[in-house]
Amino acid sequence: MKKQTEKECENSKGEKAMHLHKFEKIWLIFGIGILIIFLAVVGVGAFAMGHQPASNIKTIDPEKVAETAPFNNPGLVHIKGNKYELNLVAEAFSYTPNTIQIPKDAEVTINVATKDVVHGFSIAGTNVNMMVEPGYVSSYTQTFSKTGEFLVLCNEYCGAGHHLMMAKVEVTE
Ligand SMILES: [Cu+2]
Repeated sequence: MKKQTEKECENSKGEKAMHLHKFEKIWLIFGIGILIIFLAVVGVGAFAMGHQPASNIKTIDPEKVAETAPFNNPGLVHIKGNKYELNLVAEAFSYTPNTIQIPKDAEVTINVATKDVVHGFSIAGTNVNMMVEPGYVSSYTQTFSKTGEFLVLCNEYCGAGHHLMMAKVEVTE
């Protein structure tokens, strides 16, 4: 075994050449390959598909949530077709509105703002799960294709009444 290794290390002129063990080569190719794949995924996402870090973040004066549109009149707003906008205000320890009726198959853009501390807005059984920070409007678009009652929960600890902070989404035909 040792003899064979030494033989591989010599080139035709009998000089010592750099020798890489077979496993080292495999791992180098594997490592560099993974790096190229990773950079390609990031590159295609950024340049071909236009994925970017969040921009045009919506901000709001947390002390004026109640006077700032659309949070001065929270609730579900019909935009057009199956498109809706749901504006909600979170505060310790409630959501306004507290019960939300949504027609089945509606595509709803949910905007949430908080009047006081950090709250959460998650709708159990859906992909909606947002952190609501003072000074910012948190948004997520969700299509409600199943009828039924969904529990809305705050999952950012916000004080003594945190466990009581909930609301209800009713998806109806
Ligand atoms: Cu909360």
